[in-house]
Amino acid sequence: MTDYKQMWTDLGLNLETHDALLSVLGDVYQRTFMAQKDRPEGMGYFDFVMSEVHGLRVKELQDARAAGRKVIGTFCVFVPEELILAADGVCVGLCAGAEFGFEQAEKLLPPNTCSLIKSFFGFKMSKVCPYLEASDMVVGETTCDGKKKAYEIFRELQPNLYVMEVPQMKNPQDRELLKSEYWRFKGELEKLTGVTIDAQRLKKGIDLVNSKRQALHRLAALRAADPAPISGLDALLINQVAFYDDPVRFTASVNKVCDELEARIKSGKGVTVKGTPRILISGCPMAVPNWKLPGIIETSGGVVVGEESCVGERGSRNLVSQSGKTLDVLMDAVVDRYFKIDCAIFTPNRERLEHIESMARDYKADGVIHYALQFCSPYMIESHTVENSLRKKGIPGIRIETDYSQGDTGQLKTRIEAFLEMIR
Ligand code: BJ8
Repeated sequence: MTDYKQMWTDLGLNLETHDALLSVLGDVYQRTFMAQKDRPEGMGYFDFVMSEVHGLRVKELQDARAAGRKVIGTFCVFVPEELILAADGVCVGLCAGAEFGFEQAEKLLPPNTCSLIKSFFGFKMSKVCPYLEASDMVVGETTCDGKKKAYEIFRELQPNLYVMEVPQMKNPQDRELLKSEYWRFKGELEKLTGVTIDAQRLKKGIDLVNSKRQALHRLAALRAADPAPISGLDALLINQVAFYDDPVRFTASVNKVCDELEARIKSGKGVTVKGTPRILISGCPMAVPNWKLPGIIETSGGVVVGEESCVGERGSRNLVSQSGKTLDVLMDAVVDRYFKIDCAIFTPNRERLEHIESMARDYKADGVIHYALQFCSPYMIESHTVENSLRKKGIPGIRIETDYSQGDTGQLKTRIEAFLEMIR
């Protein structure tokens, strides 16, 4: 095993706390992923990535920085990776999926803040996230009120924070706002990297990200098979790794898993038996290492066949049109693609209801579990509308509100088992 202690020290991590985090992460990973049966062989790559999540990948980022490239950390799928790549930057999603350092976070934030926000404060304050420390720019956004206001405080801890404004409605003036914000971001990236983004560079960035999304679309479509050829946990893991792996290597690795899944489907092989209750999860993003809900579902007799989530289909849906020849047209194509994201921060948000229904149909889900993090007003409030819309379509659904703790696991398991029994 390579020793990364010097690299972590140079990044300013607290080695003792960091060791504690890695040890918990390793245990949870073993129990959650390695205990599964009949995993596709191609998942070996993703196991390796996870085993090196704070090692090799961070070293690659540090090597890229030493070679003059800049690392840009992001918290939201509204930040266009295409522009970052066009500026020769490296884009990494900052995960915020663990209950770590919450005591410290609550010194700055109200306790009734969603776990995701507390998590990135906790990671920063306990100095355990090499990705935050390796980022030359961290991009926040004005999405929900929680994040928007939290960034005002976070800036004191992370001086290289840049905040992008995201509209809340889908009218023409809102598109104009997003467009002007993407041009402002382009300028900021150029200043940071010293690279001028032209049409050719942007087209290359679009190609790379489109290929990555196409591989994820292919994976999503294969999950429509019954029996499901891959577990929801493994599919979620692939979607999580999408946020920080090298895009070319990641795309090839996902396509390799997909080749294997196609062969499995042809031979009728699955990770569960045919007829296992099929669940669509819909709601808040599940960042690494938040595997709680799919873990409960899949150890209770169900299989997750899709994620209507930013770490899932909401984050990867739609490609950017590559047909433009000029920078202006290509920038417009980027805006068009991202303006379609149906996050619950938008009002009204009819498209999300339509997407949940079509995903339930396409992936042959028997039921939908709506997942909201406690204190996340956008998704908690929208869950009422989602529930009504599912009822009208005759699709069984339940609403779950939880956090990153394990305290409610037993209670959730009981509810989920009852739901699976009902739809069986
Ligand atoms: S586009 S879902 S990644 S904002 S869970 S912090 S909403 S209170 S994460 Fe998101 Fe972008 Fe939307 Fe997607 Fe706020 Fe809710 Fe917390 Fe959340």
